[in-house]
Amino acid sequence: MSTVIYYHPMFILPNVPMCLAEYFKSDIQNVNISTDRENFARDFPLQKCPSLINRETGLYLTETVSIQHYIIKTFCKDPEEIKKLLGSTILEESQILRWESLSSSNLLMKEAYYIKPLIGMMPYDKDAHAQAKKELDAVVQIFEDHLKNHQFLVSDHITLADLSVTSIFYFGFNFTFDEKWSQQYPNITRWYKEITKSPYVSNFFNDKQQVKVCPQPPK
Ligand SMILES: N[C@@H](CCC(=O)N[C@@H](CS)C(=O)NCC(=O)O)C(=O)O
Repeated sequence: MSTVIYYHPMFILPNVPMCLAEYFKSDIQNVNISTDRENFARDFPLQKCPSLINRETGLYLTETVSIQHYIIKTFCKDPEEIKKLLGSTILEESQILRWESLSSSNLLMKEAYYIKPLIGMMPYDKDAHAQAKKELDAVVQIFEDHLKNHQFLVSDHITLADLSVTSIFYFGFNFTFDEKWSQQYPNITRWYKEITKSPYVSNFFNDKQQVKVCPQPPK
């Protein structure tokens, strides 16, 4: 039996691991959790996606950062490309981990508290939502300021940091980060448009569009 990545189409974190697995022509199989709920729940008690398992070899990984790293190191056959994606110095490696970690924890969480009430996935409370917006803006500004002076997050080419962080920004661009938002954050928008065209992830992004207008809060 092959190695499996568990995903669900509603969740964003499995997207880059699945893109990389496809790009590097791995034999990893994508399994929607709703089609294999019993095995998934038994082997992954927290039931989070992505999760990666090979039940024959005992390979077992959770956490997006770790799964992405594993896929690149295992299936990319070009040592130079591995260095480019994962960093070629300790400082580059550490910076890549910094952006991956900041986005998959802080950015994603703040996006969720801001976006979910606007799309009916969480109750809306005016004060809590204003606070969520303030906190999201503070994290987003870190990316905007950095990208003002850098074409990519780390180094002078695409790294795993760009791919990873782009997938977290997709949550925003898909639901609430409209044209008006882009005027406030032109550097993130420029960078997002460039990275989403990269062959590493373009299969996922090529039919995705920026939301036209941010939904209004419920009355
Ligand atoms: N720390 C984990 C978080 C994984 C995670 O929370 N995934 C979300 C989907 S994006 C999930 O599975 N949520 C299901 C749930 O919370 O019930 C990682 O970085 O991979």
